[in-house]
Amino acid sequence: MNSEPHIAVLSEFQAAAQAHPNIALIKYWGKRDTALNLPAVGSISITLDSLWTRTDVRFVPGQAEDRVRLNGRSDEAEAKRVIAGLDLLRQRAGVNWGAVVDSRNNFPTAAGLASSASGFAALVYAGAQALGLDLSETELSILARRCSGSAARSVLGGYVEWAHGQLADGSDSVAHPLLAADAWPLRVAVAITSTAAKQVGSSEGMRRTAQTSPFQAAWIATQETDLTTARNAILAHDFDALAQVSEHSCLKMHALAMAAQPGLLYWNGATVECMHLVRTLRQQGLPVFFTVDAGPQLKAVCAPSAIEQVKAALREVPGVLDVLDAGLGAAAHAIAPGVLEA
Ligand code: 2P0
Repeated sequence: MNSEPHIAVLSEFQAAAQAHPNIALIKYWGKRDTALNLPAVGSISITLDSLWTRTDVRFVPGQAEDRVRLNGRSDEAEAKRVIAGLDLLRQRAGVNWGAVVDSRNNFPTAAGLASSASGFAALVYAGAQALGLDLSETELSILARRCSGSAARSVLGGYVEWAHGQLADGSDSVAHPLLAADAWPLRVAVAITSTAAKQVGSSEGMRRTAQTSPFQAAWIATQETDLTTARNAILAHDFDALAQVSEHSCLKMHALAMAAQPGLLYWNGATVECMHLVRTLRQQGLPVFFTVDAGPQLKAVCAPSAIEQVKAALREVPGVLDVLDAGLGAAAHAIAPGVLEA
């Protein structure tokens, strides 16, 4: 076990943050600029509350290298992405100090539960604070986006829209709030159908899709209509309208990705069974709809009154390993540095 993060005295250049995963209702899939991580389409998400990433960042003047621990382990590929994020922060602050990063999730990593979204939102928030950078939400959202697209949305809480933007430098491709979490407090049941890391990561999946899927142009051409429909539904608290457009966006994204070569198939059998179940429950009058990201977990979004029934029904589906439960959550925020050392 590496004892490095167990320091007795908190450093001057240390801070910690908590951020939550978000779930896109209108999906991001595809990039118009891979270097700046600019999206081919805008997207709309909800930030969750009970799932979190907590990240402690300590910059050490005079230290050359970065030391990164994710969920108590060192992983070279993941560390590379974290170091790229630290480089953006160092560039911004005009320092070349190495950092010690300790980050934990309370949910399965890299299985389509948006761990990169909460992970990079927490990293950027904590890292900026540790370096004394006084950044606005917009600036944090840009830095988070450059680490992982969907992280731009996890900087904010509640209902969030991440704009496609028009500018080549990406300064207008930022996340902004649509509606506060408590203004329409929907709930989310997450059916875990596998805890294995996905075989094809999102960045590679998006690249392959853009290059080979015959539906790419239609995907981009129809996104604006879905964004408008979802935005209006959220502002009007219109559950049925949000259900229709969200399931449509989810299925359309997966159809697009399935049509890539080789085809991307993120679902397993239990994912599909859960989709049928959610539709049956809705036909029976329960306010619930599904969405699925680049992994096999099914997220059932529902009215608070329906959550216990939805969870109980999902638990009965063969292949469902566990059902997590979340409300809508807060923006990335500071927590006491050093809490992860306990
Ligand atoms: C989303 N997903 O809107 C979509 C739907 C997965 C399916 O954003 O390459 O990890 O780091 O920008 O943000 C997952 O992709 O990809 C994602 P990168 P990211 O939530």
